[in-house]
Amino acid sequence: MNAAATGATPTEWWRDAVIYQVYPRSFADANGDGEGDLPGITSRLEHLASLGVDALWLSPFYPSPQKDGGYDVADYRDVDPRFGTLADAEALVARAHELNLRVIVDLVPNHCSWDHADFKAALAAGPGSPEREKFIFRDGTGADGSLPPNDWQSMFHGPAWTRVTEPDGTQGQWYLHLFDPSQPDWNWDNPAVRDDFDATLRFWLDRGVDGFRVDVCDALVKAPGLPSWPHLNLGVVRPIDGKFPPMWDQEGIHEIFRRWRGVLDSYEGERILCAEAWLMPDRIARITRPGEMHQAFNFAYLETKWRAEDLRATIDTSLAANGAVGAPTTWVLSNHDVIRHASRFGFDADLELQDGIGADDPQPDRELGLRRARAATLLMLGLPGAAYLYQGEELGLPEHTELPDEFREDPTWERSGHTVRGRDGCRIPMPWEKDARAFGFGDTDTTWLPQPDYYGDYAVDQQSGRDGSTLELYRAALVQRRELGLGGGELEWLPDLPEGVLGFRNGSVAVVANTTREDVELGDRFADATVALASGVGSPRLVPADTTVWLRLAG
Ligand code: TEU
Repeated sequence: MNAAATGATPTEWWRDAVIYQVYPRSFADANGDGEGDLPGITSRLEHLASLGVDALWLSPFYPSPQKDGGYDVADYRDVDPRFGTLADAEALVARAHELNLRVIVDLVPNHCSWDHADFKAALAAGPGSPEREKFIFRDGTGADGSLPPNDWQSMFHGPAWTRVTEPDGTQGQWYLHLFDPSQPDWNWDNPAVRDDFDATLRFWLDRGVDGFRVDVCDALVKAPGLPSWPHLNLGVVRPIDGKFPPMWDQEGIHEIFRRWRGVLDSYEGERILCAEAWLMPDRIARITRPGEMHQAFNFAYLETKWRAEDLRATIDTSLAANGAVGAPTTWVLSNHDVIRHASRFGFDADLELQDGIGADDPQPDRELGLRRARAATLLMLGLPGAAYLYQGEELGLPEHTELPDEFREDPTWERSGHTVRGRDGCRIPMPWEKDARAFGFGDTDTTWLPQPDYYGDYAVDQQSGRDGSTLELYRAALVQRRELGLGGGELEWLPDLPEGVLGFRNGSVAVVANTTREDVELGDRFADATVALASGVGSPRLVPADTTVWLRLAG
């Protein structure tokens, strides 16, 4: 029963929540094998409580050959031994709830792993079998079927189809994988697939989780006939030549979301669905309609440059689109798929967010990147709605931009023929204590991805309690955001600000962000205000370059 059905007053906690993403492999390693694990996360939950977030979202920890960082799931209803046991997952949820932290887990419904029992059964059963009907198998084209069924591209480069060897040893059919060949796409037209995912939802809801972040949820339904689409569209999906890609955002996805919402609402408490879909706000707002998902990541915001006019435009379209369907807008700057914002903003050049940076590429200006990252975060946390943080950003942690290539695991690196580096640089194990082994990540000298030496300076113990540190800035921002009701507030743009300066009123606070390289004078329009918080050394009269201030307005 949901809160309304049980008579409990719904809090709608998710509308203004701050949700912290944990990447289990890189958060904390309790058993010293160089990879993070669930007991490690549980042992570090106080960090999240003292940071002041409302919830954590865990990237996948399910059994997986880790061909795509666990987004290749071999069993949706268990824990990979490398991360612990089901009992460890239950202990994590219990401890989080004691600390008043909600727990969201990852649902990966578009594809599984080629190690999933159903896919193995499909390979063994052969063409035309009901087992193959759970996936998207087709005969090849060309005289001998040796060409793929259509021209779709994998998001990790190369064709989106792989040919199988049939049980009788001959070269046979092809299966669709929008991502790696190790990630066969499910056939969501098959009722058996739908039923099985209901069981997965119930499995985790029964274990007390507070919701799901739903991976590439806009890809579940493909256009009938799988029409030609030769383009590879990374980032927010936009029409090309007036046509919309046939693998994203088809009308059929919505009935699946309504079905899941029904399952969640049949449980006590307020369990939520968050859509991971790289779509423009007007399309996102169809997923956040009443009866579908509670909220969705705002990747249009994540893609927006540190430029006042661009930020303002994205904020306006996001609030308008979600507002029209009564959904909260969310904000996000970093996650496990993109170059960390403390490094991204250290470039003036445009970057492909998921392409990564290598040692021989131009390197970011780390100081500038951090300065802007702090300003961007303070702007984001001043906005009404919910916000998502990615582990390490509270330390101002930069991307590892010089990771030696031999360590790379992102399938993009191999599949692009070593031309696109991919996402490993934002997935480096967390630094907790400067002087401990692996900077306190675990009792080991070898972490699964090596940490750069300078990560020690960003460690939690170097920043905790230190005035002006990025960690203390995040803590203060989260306390004040809650006290001042900013997440539940309303935005009103402030007129007549200098070029490159973004300013809005949210309740009793004015948030002013200077996105330029020059200090700006505000005159005495805020003369009666006091500085509540600043990402640098701001005052009611002057906002330095690349700085955001929160001004408490008088009266
Ligand atoms: O990411 C999806 C993703 O980031 C993009 O590929 C997106 O679909 C594309 O830009 C749309 O234009 C999720 C996970 O976060 C990622 O780690 C996984 O690798 C991926 O899905 C496959 O599961």
